[in-house]
Amino acid sequence: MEYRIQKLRDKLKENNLDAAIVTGRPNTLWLSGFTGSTSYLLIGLNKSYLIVDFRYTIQAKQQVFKGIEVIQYEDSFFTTLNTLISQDNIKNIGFEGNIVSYKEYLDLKEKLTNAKSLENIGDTIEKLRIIKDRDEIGRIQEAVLLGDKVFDRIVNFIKPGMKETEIAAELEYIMRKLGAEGPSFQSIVAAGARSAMCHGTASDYVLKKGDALVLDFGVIYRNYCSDMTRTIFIGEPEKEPKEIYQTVKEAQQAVLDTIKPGISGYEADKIARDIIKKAGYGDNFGHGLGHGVGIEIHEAPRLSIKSKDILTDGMVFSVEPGIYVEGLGGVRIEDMVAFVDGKLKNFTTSTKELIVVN
Ligand SMILES: [Mn+2]
Repeated sequence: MEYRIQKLRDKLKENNLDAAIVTGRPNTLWLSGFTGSTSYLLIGLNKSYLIVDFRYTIQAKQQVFKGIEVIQYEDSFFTTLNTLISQDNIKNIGFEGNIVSYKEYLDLKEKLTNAKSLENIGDTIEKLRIIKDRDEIGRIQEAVLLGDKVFDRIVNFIKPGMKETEIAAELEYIMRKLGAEGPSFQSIVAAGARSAMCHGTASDYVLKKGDALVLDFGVIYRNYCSDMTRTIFIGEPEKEPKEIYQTVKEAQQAVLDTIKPGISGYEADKIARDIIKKAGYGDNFGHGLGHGVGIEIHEAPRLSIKSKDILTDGMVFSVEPGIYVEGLGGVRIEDMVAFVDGKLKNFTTSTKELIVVN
């Protein structure tokens, strides 16, 4: 994993920096392998250190990648940081401007007395994380596979008369039982008219015949997220929901059949959007087509009408068109895909045939 640190070092050199202080959790995990909740990761041009408090010393020693020295702080994080800064002759230090709070920034400014300057490196590390390596792609694929197994089981559990919350509880229980570390976000279980709310988390609504049910969930497995959505029906759906389902399915398939590395997030979104517009639901697809997934559930790149991102080899992202009609309900279908060796690989294997549970 040392190449990740090397990539950051190249960026530091480009910006005349001697080191970066990393405190953002996903960035820390990506660069060091450490999953704890508190640490200061100091990446210098030659040496790197993970500074932790007593609670995390054993864990950090087990987790960190080769080449990073674990140090338990003495009086405070800043005392130890200042010692290392002097010792390694670090003058200009970068910090994660997109993550560090104003208070934390003031702290850094005031307490890193041995540094000459503090510079904002913005989302430099997040941008490095856009391209996944083989290890990451392997982990993500396993997480997605686990999600598929969860879907399979939950479909067999769902019956009319159940509450959304009951389904969400079972969903998250199954995840854990199958080995997930937990859900990658609060599961979306939204039925009937509630399914028109794109992010309708489970309520005490009781499922009844004719309802659409949007299930949008993911797992965290070996530190990586999965994300999937399927819309199923409770009893045979009416004509319009059925047509909406076919349109969403067709729009998603068109994207999956067409996109190749080099396409922009805007163009990919437009493929699905044009089909949905043509079917008369242009105003009912109010979110972007997809987003990157990795250590975080939502990361770069973005696939949307506003996106300027170019989708390239090594990127992992969701493809999730939807149609939402107030009062009637919504349909969304979401797969997780990647560009690998110049081709699109779809990791999600759950069926997209219309599922009706009775
Ligand atoms: Mn998603």
